Amino acid sequence: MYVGDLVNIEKDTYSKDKYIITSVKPRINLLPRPKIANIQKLLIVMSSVPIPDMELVDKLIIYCMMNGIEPIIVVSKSDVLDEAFISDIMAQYYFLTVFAVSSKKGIGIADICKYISGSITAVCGQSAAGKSTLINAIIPGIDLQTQDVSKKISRGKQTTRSNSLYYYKDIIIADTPGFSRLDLNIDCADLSAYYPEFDEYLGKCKYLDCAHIKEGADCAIVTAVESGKINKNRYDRYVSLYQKLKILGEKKYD
Ligand SMILES: Nc1nc2c(ncn2[C@@H]2O[C@H](COP(=O)(O)OP(=O)(O)OP(=O)(O)O)[C@@H](O)[C@H]2O)c(=O)[nH]1
Ligand SMILES: [Mg+2]
Ligand SMILES: [Zn+2]
Repeated sequence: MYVGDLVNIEKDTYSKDKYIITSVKPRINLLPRPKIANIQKLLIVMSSVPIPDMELVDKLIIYCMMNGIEPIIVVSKSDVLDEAFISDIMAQYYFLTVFAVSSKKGIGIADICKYISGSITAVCGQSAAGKSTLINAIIPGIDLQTQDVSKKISRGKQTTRSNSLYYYKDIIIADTPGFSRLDLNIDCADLSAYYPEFDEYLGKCKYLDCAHIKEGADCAIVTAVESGKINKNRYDRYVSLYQKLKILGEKKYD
């Protein structure tokens, strides 16, 4: 059983005020990390500190797409960011909803609340990205534990240790522990389908089995990158991820 599971309960015959879980209802989805069931929206929280792991963000988006979850990018700590950082993230993820917020200053929080109201949401991302601080800004008086980045690095641990769901008005939101490792379990040949910005070019390459990883006019995706229509950083990470998945796939048959 996981946080987010819907269950059937029965009254405990031995103890008056207690209920017993008799079964877990079928899940709509189950994210591998954070291990959480039945969410509809995932807030992928990132900032300039800690240095963002953009491959992790890309993988989380892929997992959301595989599970029918809407990924939302939250650029946190906007009070200490320069405009260029925020606009770069917005350009890379133009196909998603991107919020730039400061939980400390209360900037952008009302917009997030409105957006996630009525759905089941979880936050996720690297440790110290500002997930718990964000929930503290969303839910008045909740006071989840948060911790300075420098202390975290010296301790090397996350502050939040478990997945927990919180309720406030029409908002249901889960806090989760930070992580930096996420294994992606897909065939490299399927990867390009998870890049929405590739969609309009797929099927237009010279060769039907094009992996979109080699330079040249034969590939519609590479051409779109060269002309600035596809973000180069996103594309470079696609190539890197493709190559890692290819090696993993080859190992499977060793
Ligand atoms: N300046 C500024 N600092 C922030 C903001 N939001 C969070 N922080 C700081 O970032 C640090 C980490 O915040 P947390 O909320 O504990 O991070 P977390 O993502 O929950 O971390 P884990 O629980 O370890 O996964 C703390 O020192 C926060 O005060 C913000 O909007 N502005
Ligand atoms: Mg936390
Ligand atoms: Zn191609």
